[in-house]
Amino acid sequence: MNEDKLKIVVFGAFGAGKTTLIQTLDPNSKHVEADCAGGSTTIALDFGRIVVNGRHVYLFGTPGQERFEFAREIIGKGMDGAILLVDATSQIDDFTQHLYDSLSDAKIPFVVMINKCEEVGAHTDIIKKHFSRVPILVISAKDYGKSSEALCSFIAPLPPGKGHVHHDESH
Ligand SMILES: Nc1nc2c(ncn2[C@@H]2O[C@H](COP(=O)(O)OP(=O)(O)OP(=O)(O)O)[C@@H](O)[C@H]2O)c(=O)[nH]1
Ligand SMILES: [Mg+2]
Repeated sequence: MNEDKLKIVVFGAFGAGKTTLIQTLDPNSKHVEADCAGGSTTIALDFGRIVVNGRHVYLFGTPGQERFEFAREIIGKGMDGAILLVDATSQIDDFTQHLYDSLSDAKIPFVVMINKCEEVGAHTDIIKKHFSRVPILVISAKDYGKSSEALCSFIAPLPPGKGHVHHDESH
């Protein structure tokens, strides 16, 4: 049934940890990525699915590189909620601010998740203060407990999905 399906899209700057978060939440998730200096980068999307309190949650990850704006627009169509992932070990950059402003304008429920909080250099408080007008959740995308707890608390108050996900469970 459509109302059981939520489309949640994860946004964030290059290297914020979007792919890691989706992989942690759904170890069977799929990714389209390319090699880059020091690791890999998403060049199309990530896709994972999980069930949270009986609701089917479809997680879409976007590419963080600015040149993939077109991909973010396509992936974001019909989303029921969005997560803006922010790396606590970096400065808040213009691109993260742009994503924040776009999501605020889009008038869809969204939350900021501050990632890499277990790192010694994480400056969680500065980011919390900066994005004080939306709910903030502090996570480590590598940590299943923290990531799933944050997702559950974001999902819980969301209204039924608008039905933009059509998924055949056999795939
Ligand atoms: N310390 C720490 N590192 C993390 C965490 N989450 C992700 N990383 C690391 O951050 C780097 C980038 O992670 P990705 O998940 O590829 O980031 P992304 O946001 O998908 O990157 P793009 O697709 O290129 O935009 C990798 O080296 C991850 O291992 C975390 O919670 N803690
Ligand atoms: Mg990625």
